[in-house]
Amino acid sequence: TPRVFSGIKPSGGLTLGNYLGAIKRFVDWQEAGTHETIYCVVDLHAITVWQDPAELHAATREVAAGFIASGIDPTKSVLFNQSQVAAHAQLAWIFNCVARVGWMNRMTQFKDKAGSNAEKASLGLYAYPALMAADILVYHATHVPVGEDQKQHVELTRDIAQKFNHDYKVDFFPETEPVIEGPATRVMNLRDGTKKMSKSGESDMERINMTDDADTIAKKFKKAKTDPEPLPETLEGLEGRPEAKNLVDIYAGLSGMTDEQVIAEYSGAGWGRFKPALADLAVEKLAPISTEMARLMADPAEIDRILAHGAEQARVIANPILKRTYEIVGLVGS
Ligand code: AQP
Repeated sequence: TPRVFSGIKPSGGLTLGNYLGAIKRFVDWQEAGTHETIYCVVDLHAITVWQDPAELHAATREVAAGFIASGIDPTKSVLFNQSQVAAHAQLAWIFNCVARVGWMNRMTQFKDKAGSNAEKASLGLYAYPALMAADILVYHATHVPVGEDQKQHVELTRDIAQKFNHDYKVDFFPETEPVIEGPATRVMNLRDGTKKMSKSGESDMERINMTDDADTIAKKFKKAKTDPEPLPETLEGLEGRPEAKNLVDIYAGLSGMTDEQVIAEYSGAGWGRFKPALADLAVEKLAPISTEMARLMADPAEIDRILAHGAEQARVIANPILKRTYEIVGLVGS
């Protein structure tokens, strides 16, 4: 069976960006039933920047609860946290030896996250894309639904697979494809339409958290930055208006409409009309999910059981692929 793999870092609470750019699509792949779907809480990626151990623990369960509450069904998809399946880190080491320093130097996310002081960044943050390649390829996954910001890393995964196959003269790792489709593949910061919405952004007002209550969601959209112009009559009218485009995009992502349809419905509307409509829609979609998340998080032992069971299923797929990789590389073992 062809496989889909994707993951989310437990580096904080889930945002609307994670939901629209990733989780919602994960559910679509699961329901399509065309591929085996494997979804992972990538805790080893989270620790590439400092994480308080107790917060990491809580965030791992929160991300798992967010997956399940959004519709990831552990009987239909394999759901687990990365560190429980050692093959990810083991294959990542091999890929560290395949990937080139020059490739890593081109990764824009490292530059963004390391900021002006790259010397002080962890070695793990630098090598992050090799671990991500291992996450995907240890299942021979071919399709990786991600937000726009992860495109470069999935392309690097393909480079690593190709170089491995070429160096060892095998046709072992498949070509992977980032799947970035539909609206809201890059949800922007509510206070600055040129930056993406992030879990770890400085101010809570920049983002909608999946656990925000109705009043908070309404307040954040009300205070979201916009320009003084009303909504345009055509899609072209959004050009050069990043904040306006972002809110239209979020509406489209939540409603299942296209940007064009949203513009058609709200053509010429002022923000005083559009923002409350957007807040109502967001509450309608997110409230049932956050209620279910709270219910799930009240029983952490059950979440841990689900993750442990998923990890068992994941190992069954990953271990033989890792074993074969070791043989190809020439590592002695039984
Ligand atoms: N703003 C976004 N719009 C659309 N998709 C997004 N994703 C993240 N932010 C947006 C997608 O969510 C998936 C999981 O991302 P991640 O947690 O592995 O890492 P990230 O992209 O670095 O997410 P954050 O929220 O920005 O976390 P921090 O602040 O900790 O770095 C990916 O598919 C990503 O594309």
